[in-house]
Amino acid sequence: MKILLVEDSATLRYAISRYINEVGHEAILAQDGEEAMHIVDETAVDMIIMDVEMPGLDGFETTSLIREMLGEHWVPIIFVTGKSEESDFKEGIEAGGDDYLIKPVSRVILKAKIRAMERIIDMRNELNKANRELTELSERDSLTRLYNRRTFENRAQDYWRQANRSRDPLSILLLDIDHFKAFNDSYGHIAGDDCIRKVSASIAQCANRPGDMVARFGGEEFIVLLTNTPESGARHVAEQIREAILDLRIEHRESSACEYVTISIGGGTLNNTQNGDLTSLVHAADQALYRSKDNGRNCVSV
Ligand code: GH3
Ligand code: MG
Ligand code: MG
Ligand code: MG
Ligand code: MG
Repeated sequence: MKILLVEDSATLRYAISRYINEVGHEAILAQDGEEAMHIVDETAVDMIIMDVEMPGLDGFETTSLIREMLGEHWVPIIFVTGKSEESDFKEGIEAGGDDYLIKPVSRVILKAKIRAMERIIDMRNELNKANRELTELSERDSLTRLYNRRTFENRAQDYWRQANRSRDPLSILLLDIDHFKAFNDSYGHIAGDDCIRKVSASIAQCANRPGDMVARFGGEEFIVLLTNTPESGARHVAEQIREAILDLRIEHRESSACEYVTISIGGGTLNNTQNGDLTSLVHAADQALYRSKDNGRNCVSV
């Protein structure tokens, strides 16, 4: 870990930085509050040991400013100070400190306090990791790793508002694997799942510009949102996807469209999102998808 030591006395800087090294951490040294702020701004420090009485900003002021700078990101701050009144202790904790040690600081106590903070940091890291995993689980479909429908609908609203501000066109594609029930019946559900995974990966590869979003809309149905994309662009992407799925060459002996797995695609575009809403655009894409099915499948209607 990187531990920032803020201390104006050179003697103490030297002594305490050795304690820090003795417990296996790197000490980064600052002589005053301003230097500490610069370091925190530029370097990801894991913990801070802070003197209080210093020229310029004192340790309490520096702590408040660092807390403001770091926002949600919590870094433990331990005061090590000669200020030993009860009210000083209270002020330090209220300024954002997590612990408060009185000088002369005991080497054994300081090392034990660092150890205690390490445990809290470990716990925080595990919580953050679990949170990220939970977010991932709730936002994505477990079979394909694509966004699920709910995430799509939430994020699509943001893209929609953005398109509304910039007055850029926005397109939606709805995609549905052809004769997929027959595929399952013929090859089994495990092969069916595998097919859905491969088709998903192909779609994601074809719509991978920043501003493109792909989601699993339902069983064997997918939805693609293309920002800043007019009808011609949407048709182009849709055609690329259709070909990419065909190029997977996944055998499908029960399909009326082709001997391989194919996909039908319907699209809709709004050139100015102020003249419509997302639900109607999805509905238009759905109607177009029906036309593709009627036209024999393995085709695009945009
Ligand atoms: P169409 O060409 O008209 O789209 O015909 P279809 O058979 O694909 O359409 P239908 O909606 O009748 O059937 C969709 C099938 O997709 C039925 C369902 O069992 C299958 N399916 C949906 N989700 C999954 C899944 O996660 N895994 C597997 N293996 N099959 C799925
Ligand atoms: Mg001092
Ligand atoms: Mg379907
Ligand atoms: Mg169907
Ligand atoms: Mg289908």
